[in-house]
Amino acid sequence: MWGMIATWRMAVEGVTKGCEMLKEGGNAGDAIETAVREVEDFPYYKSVGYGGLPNEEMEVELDAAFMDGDTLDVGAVAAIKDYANPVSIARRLSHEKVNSMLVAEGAEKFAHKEGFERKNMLTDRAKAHYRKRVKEIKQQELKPYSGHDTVGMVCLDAHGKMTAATSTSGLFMKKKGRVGDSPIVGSGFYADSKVGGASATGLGEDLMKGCISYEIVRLMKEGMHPQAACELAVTRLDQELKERRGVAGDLSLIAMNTKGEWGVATNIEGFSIAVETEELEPTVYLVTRQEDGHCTFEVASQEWMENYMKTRMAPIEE
Ligand code: SD4
Repeated sequence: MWGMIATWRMAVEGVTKGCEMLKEGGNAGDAIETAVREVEDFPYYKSVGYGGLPNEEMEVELDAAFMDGDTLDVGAVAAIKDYANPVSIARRLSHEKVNSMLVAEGAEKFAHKEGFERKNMLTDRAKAHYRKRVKEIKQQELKPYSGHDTVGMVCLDAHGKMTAATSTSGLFMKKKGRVGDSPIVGSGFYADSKVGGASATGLGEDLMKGCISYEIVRLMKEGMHPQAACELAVTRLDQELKERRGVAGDLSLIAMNTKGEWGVATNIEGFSIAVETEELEPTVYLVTRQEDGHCTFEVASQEWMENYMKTRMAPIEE
């Protein structure tokens, strides 16, 4: 069995491309890197890679990670600027015994030395989003952080290897140097080829409080199906946060186990995922959370898919 699952609709083209490799017996490391790069390279996805939204100072600082579920090797970069594919730098770092997580200038130096492609990641479109948001925040007290999607993926290849990877520009209007859950092992992602993998999107500051990706893998290790594990972990963390702090940020999770079974859970409206397995063609699902914490999902309609692209590519009215 092989398969790949990812956060948000924007991942489906990448998942499709990665799964082409899995079909041919390709390995989960190459497939997930290819899949994430596809999302990073698409300029209209405004929260990952090229075209990603900038921080408060109008700089695009990116976070990304890679984990090999066979060896438990982890590599990550945080707050890296001016490099085209942070996930590839993270994967390269995962081969290092020490210094496998680098931030900002250190990460850039490493990427330069290793010959990774330099690129100005701030597009005119992202600048327009920035200016518009600055205006909206002033006028309507809008939350600066709303409207942000991170790509997180879990992959299983036909040889039984599992990987996880993430890539994001973090929260829009974040402070310079702010790092979220996405490059943090156990919070934004985790993969263990003996059990399965999980990945997160949402408010990093809250996702990290539950080390939630590790928690899901732990629950799967105890015998839970990925769906039950995701629902339990999200419900518990959501409740804990509300009990202790009055509010819980956005928490959305995906997972897959060694059999290619998968699961998803969220505490928000409007979460979507992309999945493909040996038995399932590339599919986008819209996820709905029930009052009791259970999550159901339905295949996104053609109309929803078309509308998604239209709104992503529409001109920005400033
Ligand atoms: C972060 N978790 O940097 C990321 C943001 C995100 O959908 O997932 N947005 O906190």
